[in-house]
Order: sequence, then structure tokens, then C-alpha cells
Amino acid sequence: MSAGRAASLEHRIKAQAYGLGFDLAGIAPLGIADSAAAFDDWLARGYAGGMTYLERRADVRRDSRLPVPGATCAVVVGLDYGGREPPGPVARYARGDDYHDVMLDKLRALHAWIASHVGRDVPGKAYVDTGPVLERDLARRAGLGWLGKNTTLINPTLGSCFFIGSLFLALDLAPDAPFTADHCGTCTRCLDACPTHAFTEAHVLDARRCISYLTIELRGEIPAELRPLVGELVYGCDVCQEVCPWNEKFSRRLAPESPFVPRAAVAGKSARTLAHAILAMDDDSFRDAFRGSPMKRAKRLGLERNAAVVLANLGDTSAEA
Ligand code: B12
Ligand code: SF4
Ligand code: SF4
Repeated sequence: MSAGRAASLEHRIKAQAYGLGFDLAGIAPLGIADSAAAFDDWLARGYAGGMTYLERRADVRRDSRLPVPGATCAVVVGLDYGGREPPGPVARYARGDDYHDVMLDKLRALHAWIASHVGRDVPGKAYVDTGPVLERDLARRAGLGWLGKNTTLINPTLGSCFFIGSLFLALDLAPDAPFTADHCGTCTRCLDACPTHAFTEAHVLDARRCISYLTIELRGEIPAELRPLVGELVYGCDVCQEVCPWNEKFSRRLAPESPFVPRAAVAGKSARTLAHAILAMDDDSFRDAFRGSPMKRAKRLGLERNAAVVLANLGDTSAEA
């Protein structure tokens, strides 16, 4: 294939990704992650807490040649979830439909389009969040942004409120240039604003203290000393992104037809109203309210725990007894 035709294929793949609704697209070469040593260190310090799955396939996470044997590159995409939507008790990413489903459908459509475009089967696999991939590292390699001090991947025209997905392919594509600049400068807003002081230093998050971990991933009780710091957050936390100047400037509102528009169970609800609604649910109403939502990850028990913590923080004892 000539260099000219190869360039046009990369361009068309990215154009197709934008056509499918993605906001960012780039091509990453595969190999040992640039932050592999930082990841090892993070695991060794125990910062993953109960997320033991991160340790189990750490060797695969560290080296992006391993998740999909035969793959030679990954098309990495970003999908905005509305960082400019108003704050509330549920993190913005989790208010609407489950992004795993939304992104995987689009990535599989992209994969099918690539196969039909090149006229043959192209072995490959799509991942969103749950695969053994250091997605932010891979996205930086694809040129989509830099790793901020709050550990999120920040794009200079979109901020950080977007999901990352990747399509690993056994296809000879020219990679994009990695994002090498760091636009955090001397800013420390995210580190200073974190309610639980979860950053041990810039770029390093002790997940065991992070409200996102405590309200979503943790099974069992939230440690007593951290409960008051959870404040009114029922599910997830956006604080270290809300204060980021790059989000203040570039985050977006959602289009009315976006799958991430809040569903009825959470839309416009205060922390108190939502917490009471959760505590009043039975299995059936929980299933109805959160079918197809990322919030079902915490399970009914986890959401009830969070609701109780939030009501205690509000001094609301009406749900007790
Ligand atoms: C585990 C996990 C979590 C954990 C731990 C987060 C963490 N920072 O490690 C918890 C539950 C706390 C969490 C929270 C959130 N998460 Co999360 N999470 C993941 C997951 C599954 C793995 C991340 C991981 O490997 N962590 C291990 C650490 C060590 O890696 P890292 O976070 O990538 O950090 C890198 C840098 O810090 C860098 N590094 C370390 N030291 C240094 C030093 C320097 C100088 C530099 C430059 C870099 C550097 O190396 C690390 C390894 O690559 C990814 C999906 C995936 N498969 O990658 C989603 C993912 C990272 N999460 C995501 C989101 C949206 C969130 C939340 C915003 C959700 C919310 N609102 O509640 C918060 C954000 C909290 C935060 N500040 O990170 C998105 C991030 C999108 C983006 N634009 O960055 C991802 C990519 C999911 C997705 N597919 O969209 N998450
Ligand atoms: S998501 Fe919230 S609790 Fe977690 S690091 Fe960011 S500000 Fe701190
Ligand atoms: S708040 Fe400041 S230091 Fe933190 S990620 Fe944003 S620019 Fe970087």
C-alpha cells in the first residue's frame, strides 16, 4: 500500500469515528505503557484498595500488545458526557445510559465499517473501561491529551469530561503523534479541592480515599472517618474535574438527544430527595429505575449505604427506625 493511500485510510477511519458521534479519535501504537512503572508503584502501595482485578491482569495492562494477540494498533476514541451540566448528587458520567453499552455499540459499528472498507475481515476487539488496558496511557499515546495532576486525561479543546474507548486492530495503520505537552503548569486546584485529600502527590490518587471508589467500587462499609467528607455525593464525584480550568473553559452541555441526559430516577433530584427515593426502593423498583444505567454497578445495597451516609451528613434522621 502506498504512503498516500495509507494516510487516507487513517483519515477515513477517524472521519467515520466522528460520524458515529465520537468527539475525539486518534491512533496509538501498541507497546509497554509509558506509565507502566507508575502503575506498578501504585499497585505496590495498595492504592487500588479492593479493586483486585487491576492487579490480576497487571502484566497485560502494562503492555498493550497483550490484550488482543495479533493486534498492531488501537483506534482510541473519546465521547463527551457533559462536564458543563449542573452539579448534583450523582456524578455526571452516571446520570444517563450506561456508557459501556453506548461506546461498545459505536466501536463495533466502526470495526464493521473498517472491515467493509478494506474489503476483508480485520481481526480486532473493542474495549471500554473493563478491559485489561491502561486507557489513559493509551489515549495519550494516540494524541488525545495529557495526564493531568488529577490523573484524568485532559484534551486541550474538550477538557476531561469524556469517556475513553479503544478498538484494537490487526491492521497496518500509521499512529498519531503522542501528546507530549503538559498543560497543568503550576496549577494545583484539583489537589487542593479534593474533599477527602485523596491525592498523595500530583498524578497519584489513593483510590481508597476517593469518593468515587467509596460510593461505587467499595463493597462493605465506608470507613467512619471518611463518611462526613462524602458530603452530599450519592454516586461518584466530579470535584477534581469541576475545579479544573480546562473544564471551566471547554466542558460542554449535553445535546437533548444525548444518551447521557439524566434519567427520571435522578434528573433534577436533590441529594436528600434522591437518598430518600433510594431507601424507599425494593428490588423491582431498583431494577426499573436503574436498568441500563451505570449506577446499577453499586447494587441496591451499595446505593442504600450511600444514601444513608448522605442523609446522616445532612442531619436528616427521618429515614431511621
Ligand atoms: C480503576 C479506575 C478508577 C478508580 C481509580 C482511579 C485512578 N485515578 O486510578 C476510581 C474508582 C477511583 C475511579 C474514579 C474515576 N474514574 Co475511573 N477508571 C478506572 C479504570 C478502570 C482503571 C484506571 C487505572 O488503571 N488506574 C490505575 C492508575 C495508576 O492509572 P491511571 O489512573 O490511568 O493513572 C495514570 C497516571 O496517573 C500516570 N502517572 C502516574 N504517576 C505519574 C507521574 C507523572 C509525572 C505523569 C505525567 C503521569 C503519572 O500513570 C498512571 C498509569 O497509567 C479506568 C479504565 C481503564 N481501563 O483504564 C477508568 C477511567 C480512568 N475512569 C474514568 C472516569 C470518568 C472516572 C471518574 C471521573 C468517575 C467519577 N466521576 O466518579 C473518577 C475520576 C477520579 C480520578 N481523579 O481519577 C475514565 C477517565 C476518562 C478521562 N478523561 O480521564 C476511565 C478511562 C474510564 C473510561 N473508559 O472512560 N476510576
Ligand atoms: S473524584 Fe472526588 S474524591 Fe476522588 S480524587 Fe477527585 S475530588 Fe477527590
Ligand atoms: S486542576 Fe489544574 S493541576 Fe489539576 S488537572 Fe486541572 S490544570 Fe491540572
